[in-house]
Amino acid sequence: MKEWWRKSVVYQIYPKSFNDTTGNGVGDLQGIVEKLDYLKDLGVDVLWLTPVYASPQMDNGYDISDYYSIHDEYGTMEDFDRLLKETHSRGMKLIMDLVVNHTSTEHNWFKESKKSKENQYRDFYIWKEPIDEGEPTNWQSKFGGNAWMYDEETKQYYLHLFDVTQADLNWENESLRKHVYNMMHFWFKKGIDGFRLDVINLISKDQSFPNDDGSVAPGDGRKFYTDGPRVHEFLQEMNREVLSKYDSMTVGEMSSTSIEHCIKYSNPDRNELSMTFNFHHLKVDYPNGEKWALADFDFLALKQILTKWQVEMNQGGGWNALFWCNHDQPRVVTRYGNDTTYHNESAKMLATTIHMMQGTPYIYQGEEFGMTDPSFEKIDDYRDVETLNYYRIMKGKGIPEEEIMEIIKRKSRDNSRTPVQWNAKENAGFSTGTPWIPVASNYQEINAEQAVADPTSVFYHYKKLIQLRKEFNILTVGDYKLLLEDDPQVFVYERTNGDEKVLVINNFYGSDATFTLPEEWAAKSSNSELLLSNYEDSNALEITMKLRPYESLVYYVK
Ligand code: TEU
Repeated sequence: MKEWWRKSVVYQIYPKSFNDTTGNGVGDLQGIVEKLDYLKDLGVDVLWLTPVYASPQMDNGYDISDYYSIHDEYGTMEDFDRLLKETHSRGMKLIMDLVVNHTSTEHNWFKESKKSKENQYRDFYIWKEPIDEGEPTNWQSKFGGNAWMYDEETKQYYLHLFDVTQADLNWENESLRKHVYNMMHFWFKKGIDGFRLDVINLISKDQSFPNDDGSVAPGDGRKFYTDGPRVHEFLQEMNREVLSKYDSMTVGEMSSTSIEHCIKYSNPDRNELSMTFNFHHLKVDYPNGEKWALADFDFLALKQILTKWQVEMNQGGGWNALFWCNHDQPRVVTRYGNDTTYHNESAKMLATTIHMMQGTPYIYQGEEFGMTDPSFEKIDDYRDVETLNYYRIMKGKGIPEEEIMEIIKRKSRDNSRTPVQWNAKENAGFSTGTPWIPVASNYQEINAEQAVADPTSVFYHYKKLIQLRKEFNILTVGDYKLLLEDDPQVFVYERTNGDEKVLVINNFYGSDATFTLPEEWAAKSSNSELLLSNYEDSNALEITMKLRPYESLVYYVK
């Protein structure tokens, strides 16, 4: 396969929490430069930076006020240029976050747009007349409350699918689209290697702006802008105008999407994007689709969903981004693994499960040595706008504090946003000042320095997974097949390329598991080679096997 990004492993950096070199408690670009050798040692190919542009930081940079400058707490454009150069000189690539579904209301376009109905930027945003003296539709913001905000001066509402300070851009406007493409050229000309496109499947709204009938949830609204009417047309235009001119990679973040659409977004014949993130496998612990509620994860559903995306994306010529963690999700070792007794075993097992699949794997900062949720108990420890909105709304409904905090502890996006635990020193070596959000209390036991010093650590398991992807082409191209579909404890799948096979076996629970492979494996087991495991003394492949808690095994057969 010619495209380099199909064989790459990507590492996600959330700069605010990565490494602070100035002592102001906030990570910065120079802090990333200092850790490039560590990342090179891990073996990742591409770094993805979440937004580092000028921003009032209401949503940690996903509210951009100027696409052409660097947020001052992170450094300067010179710092950025140095980071890019230093990344490239180590043979790694760098992609930026492209947030063009919305801008901050502090962006000049919005400030202009707000001035009058006649302003030349008015139509860059989505302004609507009140209906019956109220909101134009009943759509809900993803961060709580109605998605429309009234402006006294011009007596119209603007749409904000996220925070009230994140106004949605009007992609129907051709001049807006031109402005976006020019901005992308600016960054490509600096030499960046691509973009992660924030909620890019929400940019095309149903222009009749209907009310939601509430069949999914009251005022849900998603069906009127998710994978909307002109989204593929816009992405093809973006590809024609910008992406096709550079050897770049793009990954679209797709909110509540479908396989059908993701095939369209990522099949190379359609000239849209390289690959897509979807979140269906991270909703198996949402009771009735509700994020803010508690339930154990549904293991059979997890296997089924991951399998469906593996098989159907491959059939349709699409390409998956593979991931468990990002800055919006709780830490996977706490969520689907075990962050105490079997911390190392389960962190490794989860990594193997994802990295041996077809697609491009992503590692979120700290995941490579098993960072956990911080289990903050008090609302004062939380910073995330979504979490704080939820807290306020629940308080308003009279829900008891304890009940609210129990849910926030498990669900808040801040679970993954605590400072990277570099070592056992003060503030985990993240900052000499007061970190903008508290450090998780387990940094003395779980940190990068300790992991790098221990050859049996989670870190070396990730390193090995990355090396295997380089060595074994079957991991990139091989077809995927789920085995033992109904087994409630083990996740077993095979990859096949011609007469080669890789067999991946994972025990997802803290108790022993016994299972028997399909008959066809009887002949193969004798000439199998163990490529990777998470116990030091793992067994050769047999048709009937007994696994220890969270045991994970990868065999190669030819
Ligand atoms: O997130 C998009 C998004 O809809 C979710 O990940 C959302 O944050 C989550 O479902 C809420 O429960 C992207 C960014 O990754 C996120 O950090 C931003 O806040 C959001 O877009 C707005 O730009």
